[in-house]
Amino acid sequence: GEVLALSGGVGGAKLSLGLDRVLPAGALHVLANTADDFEHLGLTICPDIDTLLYTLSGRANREQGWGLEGESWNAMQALEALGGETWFRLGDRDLATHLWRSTRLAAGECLSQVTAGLAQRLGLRSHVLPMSETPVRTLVDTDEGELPFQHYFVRRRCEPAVRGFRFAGLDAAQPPPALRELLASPALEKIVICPSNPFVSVDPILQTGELWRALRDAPAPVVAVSPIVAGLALKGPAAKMMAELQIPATALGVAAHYAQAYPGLIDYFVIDSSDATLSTGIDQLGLRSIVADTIMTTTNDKERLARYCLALEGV
Ligand code: FO1
Ligand code: CA
Ligand code: CA
Repeated sequence: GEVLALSGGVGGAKLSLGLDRVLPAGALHVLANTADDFEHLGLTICPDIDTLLYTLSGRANREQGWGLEGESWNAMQALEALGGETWFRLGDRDLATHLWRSTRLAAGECLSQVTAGLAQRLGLRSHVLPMSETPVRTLVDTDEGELPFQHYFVRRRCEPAVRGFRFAGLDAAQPPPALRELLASPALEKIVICPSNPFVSVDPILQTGELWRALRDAPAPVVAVSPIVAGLALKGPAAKMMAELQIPATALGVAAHYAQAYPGLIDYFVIDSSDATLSTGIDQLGLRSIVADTIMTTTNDKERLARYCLALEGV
């Protein structure tokens, strides 16, 4: 059977790697958030697609959480000497990805073709799909005004307080043809919402083309894994954002957000053993809570959580 995973960057890529390793080659389709993408220095940058490509091909820079391992920074240093913009750091080798992608897009290829081309050249055994062929861009409403996502995230280091989000381009969004085919396939066995940021990674994916309705109505069960463990985001600003949005920064807060925004979508909500006391509250939202060890440090942790998610049967 086939498996569809919805993923943002780091946290989602970890579970995607586990799924990639325990499934037969070609069975995993990872639908990547593209609302963090932006045009910068004349290039199209797709951070979550690239984190997935680099993670699934074993090239990711683990300490940094983005980009390639063994990176050098000569181009950025030369750009800095010229007085160019260097707040968003593009490594020398990473630049090759952006040059390759931007050239192909300029020549008229669509983002899913370009992404498949990169995946093939990096030797991936899974499919990586952009959530949309056309630009969808997160705009962050903050106490300093509305900021494009990377300006909020990297340039302003998530310091402005968040009041809400807007996804520009949703109405014109074009899901990739391969996604439509997968959703129509009787072989689709499981849908996994990875432990990515609910507000800036998962929400844009679920809202593109109202995907959540198609996922809710698909025969395959939908399993979501909490990105918040013991009140902390394992990576990134999710917990800080939730506090600023007046949502409890807990796995229950995440479950309540999904249950309210996407009624009937999620069949199983996987929380960490350290959050076991939240089970009752999650069950009361109409989700089935599942307690597991969700902290993914080693490859073994990733594979174990992947197997656990895949073992949850239809309801
Ligand atoms: N994140 C940073 O915090 N600083 C950077 O300079 C930076 C550069 C960068 C370059 C390419 C890329 O694909 C990602 C990059 N990121 C950087 C990470 C990225 O923008 C964010 O982690 C995600 O968009 C949020 O998940
Ligand atoms: Ca991201
Ligand atoms: Ca369903």
